Amino acid sequence: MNSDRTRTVARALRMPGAKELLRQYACGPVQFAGTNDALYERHLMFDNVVDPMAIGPRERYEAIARSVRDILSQRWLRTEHTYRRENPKRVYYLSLEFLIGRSLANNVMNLLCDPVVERLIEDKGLDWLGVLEQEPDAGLGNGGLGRLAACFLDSMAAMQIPAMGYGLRYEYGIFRQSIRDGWQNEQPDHWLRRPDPWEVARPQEQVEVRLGCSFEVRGGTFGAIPGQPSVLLGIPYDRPVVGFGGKTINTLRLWAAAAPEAFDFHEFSAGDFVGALAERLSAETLTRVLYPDDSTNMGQGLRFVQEYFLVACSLADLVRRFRQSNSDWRTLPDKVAIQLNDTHPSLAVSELMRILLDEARLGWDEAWDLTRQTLAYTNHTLLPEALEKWPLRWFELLIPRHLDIILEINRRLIEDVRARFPGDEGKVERVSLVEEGEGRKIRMANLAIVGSHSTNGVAAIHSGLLRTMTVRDLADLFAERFNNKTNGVTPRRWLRLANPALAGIITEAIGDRWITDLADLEKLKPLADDKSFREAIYKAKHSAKSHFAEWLRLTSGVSVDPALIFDSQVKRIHEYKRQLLNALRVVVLYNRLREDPDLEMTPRTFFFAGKAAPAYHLAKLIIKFLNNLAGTIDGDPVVRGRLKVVFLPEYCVSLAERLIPATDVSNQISTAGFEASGTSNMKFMMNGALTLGTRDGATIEMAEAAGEDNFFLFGLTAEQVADSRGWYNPHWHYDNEPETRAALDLISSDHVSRYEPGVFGPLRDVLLTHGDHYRHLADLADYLAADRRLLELYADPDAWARKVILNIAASGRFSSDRTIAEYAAEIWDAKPCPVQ
Ligand code: 26V
Repeated sequence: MNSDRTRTVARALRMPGAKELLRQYACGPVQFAGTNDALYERHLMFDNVVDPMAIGPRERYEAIARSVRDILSQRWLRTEHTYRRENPKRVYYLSLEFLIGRSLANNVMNLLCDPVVERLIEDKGLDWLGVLEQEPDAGLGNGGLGRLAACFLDSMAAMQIPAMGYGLRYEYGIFRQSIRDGWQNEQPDHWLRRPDPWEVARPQEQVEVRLGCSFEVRGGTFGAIPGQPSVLLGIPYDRPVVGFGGKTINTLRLWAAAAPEAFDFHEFSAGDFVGALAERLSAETLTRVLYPDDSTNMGQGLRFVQEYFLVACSLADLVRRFRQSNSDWRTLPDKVAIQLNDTHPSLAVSELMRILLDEARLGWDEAWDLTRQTLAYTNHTLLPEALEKWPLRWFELLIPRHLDIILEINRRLIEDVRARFPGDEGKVERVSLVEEGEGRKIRMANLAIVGSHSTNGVAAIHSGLLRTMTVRDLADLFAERFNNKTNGVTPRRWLRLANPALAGIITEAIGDRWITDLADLEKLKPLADDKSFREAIYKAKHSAKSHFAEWLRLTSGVSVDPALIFDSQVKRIHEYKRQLLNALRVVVLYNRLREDPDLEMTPRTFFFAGKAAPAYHLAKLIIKFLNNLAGTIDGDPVVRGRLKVVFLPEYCVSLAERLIPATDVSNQISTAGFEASGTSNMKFMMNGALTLGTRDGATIEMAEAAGEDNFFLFGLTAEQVADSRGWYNPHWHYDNEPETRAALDLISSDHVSRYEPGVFGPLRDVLLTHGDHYRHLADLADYLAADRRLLELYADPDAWARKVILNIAASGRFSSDRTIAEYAAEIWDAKPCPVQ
């Protein structure tokens, strides 16, 4: 291990405020007692009491993970002791999702104890990769929003910010995807089937959550039982969040729901002992499963109670901690910052008000000030169908006190609006927390904006659209609350760990400071002109591609040639992300080859991966189309070896860690104005892929940083998309662009669906008959033109490597350390609290 690395934990970033913040921590190497054989042997033998002959890779994984946990546990305790002693302002990140992935290799890296582990592997002759494979991904999230939360925890720990994540301990994470006959199938992800060495249950710190009624879940449907107030228990399970360098170890606290011991058997079951115990299951169903829809608010009651449960447990816990060290409620915003990851935990507004009014016995105005100063909200999507609105009736039944509070907040808000904009009842209607009509609803985004001091979007364009379009009236009222925090990703997991070959040559070239100060990558810029560095970059990419190809062959039998371009699009399947546009590109290329088998065309492999929400039929049909297209192309001797499509099932953090380093071309092709930010775009960039993309989300800022010459941008701008609403007609493209027409005709000709005639009719309908809401056809020709430019560049390996280096060098801004430095300086006013 490079000794330099142990000395580096972030220096000042090039941000005002952030610079100051980062200067405040000095971090030297941490000395850990080495993992000795004895530790490992003891866990191996005693944790599961297994015969040495019966020990398999899973037992080895558990023993090593437990040994690593032993190593970090003192430091973990020390971190909390330091916080308790210093009583700094703490940051609480509330999120219904944390998409963590695996922890073992990540923790070993962050603890800087790879040499110790390497020695152990050597001494014991362990198959390290085999051991790592034993750990299931902690898939407690749907996609970008959940992964962002995990990157933020990593950055906060690396930067020694006294922070804690709060989430739910789902027994089942995001479903596991398999593909049968081209269709997505969902299987339950029972990731906790085996004991998880990373979690520590803390039953002594359980909290009670009171509901205005009881509920039951029967046949998957949620039923409220009015008039029977009930109590749930929240049991915390803590997971260590190891900061790079191992000095700070923060906590991710996940809540599991349980029924209280003093369950009222009589009332519930009239003396039926077995029946009453069975009833307890209802309470425990609450945290059983993560909701797998990330783009439509399906409005399920169970989800509403999950959200309240997270909020109630977390606020009770953090208020208890606050009260242990502070006697004056008025210092709450000096000691606590709560960040709401989307509106999912936005009941925190009314819950904190309830605590301050009913428990602290403060007056309304004071409670309201403290609540607002403590809370901040991040918006992650503009899609209207994803905006959360909950029936007012559910508040009445489950949390009636919240309804009182929300209606009072609304009464005051409306009074204020009427005073400032007399006669503008339209504005009153739009800002109101209540959506009127039959079945009144509470608008959670409005509640979050009104009840907090900061509302941010996650990329410049997104924050702008949020302010000027989606919630314009609220932004007019509270202009000073609105701000942008462009997303970032942790370079530890996404570069250092995922791409050791590239990380190695970067460190060789510029030292290892980049690991904690990614802006340092700009030092690579002059090396774009250095032939030997270009060769090293090429080699690192080739090595990642070969590893990926080997893994793919071993795990699925699919062979891909690492000498060909790897062109990837990996993300949740959604119409706005336009996997269909990518598919149309492939179909056009395929048609060209069919038409002229002698055509010269750079051979390529197209990778797709991503999950579709189980009820999103069109997204599932897109997956089916991609698989059928892959099969048709494989079966066609004219194109075999020249084009290949691979749909990789079960996209997850671990698969991203393998594929992203191996990718040459990153497709970020959402309809402009729809992708809030994107974060895989950043991971691809720092791993040396070139981007084929639209001017959307953070891709715009990435192109700005690298220079548009080094990007392959195409398509309508967000403004053009919005302007085209009145007149856009996809038929024009069908009628006037022969390649577009041929591609659509191929879809409806059953060329790829010989045995399922008509199955792809809905795809053609969505692109033509139903008006092509996401403008696929409008952007197809320009996409192909950008693609052609990209292939021309690829023909010149030196020129390609140059651009790759310039992209990596410009990716420093997209570290989540930079993002967190901005949140800390501009929203939380939080400072590092170094652990000695
Ligand atoms: C909505 C819902 C609706 C109710 C059921 C469960 C559920 C779960 C998630 C969501 C919102 C998803 C929003 C989201 O993931 N946004 C993504 O956030 C990323 C991080 O900021 C960003 O990079 C992506 O562009 C954005 O799509």
